[in-house]
Amino acid sequence: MAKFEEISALLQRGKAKDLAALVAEELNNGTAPKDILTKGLIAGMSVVGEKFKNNEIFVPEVLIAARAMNAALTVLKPALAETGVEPVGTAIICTVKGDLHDIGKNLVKMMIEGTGIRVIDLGVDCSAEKVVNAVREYNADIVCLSSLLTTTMLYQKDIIEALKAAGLRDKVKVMVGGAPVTQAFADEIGADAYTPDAASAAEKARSYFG
Ligand code: B1M
Repeated sequence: MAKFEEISALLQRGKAKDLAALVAEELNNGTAPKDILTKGLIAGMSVVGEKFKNNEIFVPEVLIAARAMNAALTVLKPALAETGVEPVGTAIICTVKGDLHDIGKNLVKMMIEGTGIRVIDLGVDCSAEKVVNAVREYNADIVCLSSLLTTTMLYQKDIIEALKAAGLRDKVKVMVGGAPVTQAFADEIGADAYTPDAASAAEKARSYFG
């Protein structure tokens, strides 16, 4: 029996080392990486989010859980992403200005890389100018924008406008996502695609290359 509940519990308690070890053990036992991710890690992070919302835990506990999540993702990454494949194209990814949440963005990055697309990660709190420069520098095909806050999702529009102003909008596909983002919002700001999770983001990104 796969230990998804134990994975979720260790993540909630922020036990980075124990969690990384258990994830490695599950991989060795043949548990599917996708199940470890969704039924263990993401399930645990949802509980953290719920408790945070209800003021049962506070920023330090959430940060410790996030650190454990990142440790587990490091172990999971080789199993989620293929390696050694010639890239079919290039994507730029970031969490937009004002926003420091990077776990979902990192997951989207890993899954897109797994489809054979090179991904340039501009990190968090990313300005429109940085995105525009990176599109030019890396001759990017796709721009992926992540926002976790209702206050920062609007900045996705600013980035699209900056791409237009730089004459680059028609050159790239813009994909948006993150918990508060919806298809309606994506349509409103003129994005090419909204996807609700990392797996569908990867599928969509790959579809641009036939
Ligand atoms: Co923050 N936080 N946080 N937080 N935090 C949320 C987002 C919140 C919903 C919590 C809550 O109240 N329930 C809330 C936002 C409310 C709102 O705007 N409506 C919130 C808040 C308020 C804040 C602060 C303002 C708190 C404060 O300081 N008072 C502050 C803001 C800091 C800032 O960014 N400027 C803050 C800080 C933090 C920490 C630093 C402590 C930490 C982040 C650590 C880190 O990322 N390194 C943190 C965390 C961890 C969370 C929660 C608990 C978990 C987020 C997460 O990692 N989820 C979150 C509550 C929640 O989401 N339940 C919360 C797991 C991750 C796998 O999911 O990121 O949604 P997610 O990504 C998914 C999809 O959204 C999608 O794919 C991913 C996987 O399938 N996706 C894309 C994401 N990007 C995509 C892009 C795509 C496609 C799909 O295409 C390009």
